[in-house]
Amino acid sequence: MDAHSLKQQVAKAALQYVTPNTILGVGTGSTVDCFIDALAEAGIALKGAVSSSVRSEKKLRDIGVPIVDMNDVTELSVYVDGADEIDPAYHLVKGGGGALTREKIVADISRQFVCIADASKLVDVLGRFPLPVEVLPMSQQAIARKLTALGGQVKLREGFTTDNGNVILDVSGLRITDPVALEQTINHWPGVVTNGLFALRKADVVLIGSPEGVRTLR
Ligand code: ABF
Repeated sequence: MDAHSLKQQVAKAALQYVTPNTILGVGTGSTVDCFIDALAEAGIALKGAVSSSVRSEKKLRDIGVPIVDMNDVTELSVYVDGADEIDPAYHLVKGGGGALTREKIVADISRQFVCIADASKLVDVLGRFPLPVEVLPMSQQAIARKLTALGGQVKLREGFTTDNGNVILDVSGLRITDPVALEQTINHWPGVVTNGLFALRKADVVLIGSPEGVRTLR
């Protein structure tokens, strides 16, 4: 099975976690794009969706799903999203698609976070994928110095502005053996909006697509 077929397979498997006529939290990325397509193909009627990006919002509108402002809900029952890396405790690195801030916000109000990915995202230790950190433009160099001091190699994501008008630093070379501690450390630096570690709020269910079928990790 090619990569796209694996994404379609795991996206379809996530439909079982969707209750019709509810408001669903929807993430961002190519696997989530397949999930949105699967929602349409299955004809599942949603009351609405809280989207984690302009990209997903457009796709959801295109299939006729009403977009709900997060300020109009208190919590969501389910949030479906992809990831760039998944460790054995379901701590994640996310943000390769640049939507990490809104993804973390929507995941935070969701009772169940269902992560959809293929087996290539599974790692023993997080950090092989460069950790995205969304920062206010004025703090770019200050945060880059702090990340370098942690042992990372920092690159500005060229030509990219987040949906929130900020920039992203991608940090390579980190071996993240304590994702919770590192997420908290980076969170506390003035100028950091969000870092791509989803450890304080990790996935509750991980669906992994593979040629042998979808594995459910929980
Ligand atoms: C999104 O899912 C991002 O946080 C992450 O980068 C992406 C994974 O992208 P893809 O599904 O395209 O591999 O939530």
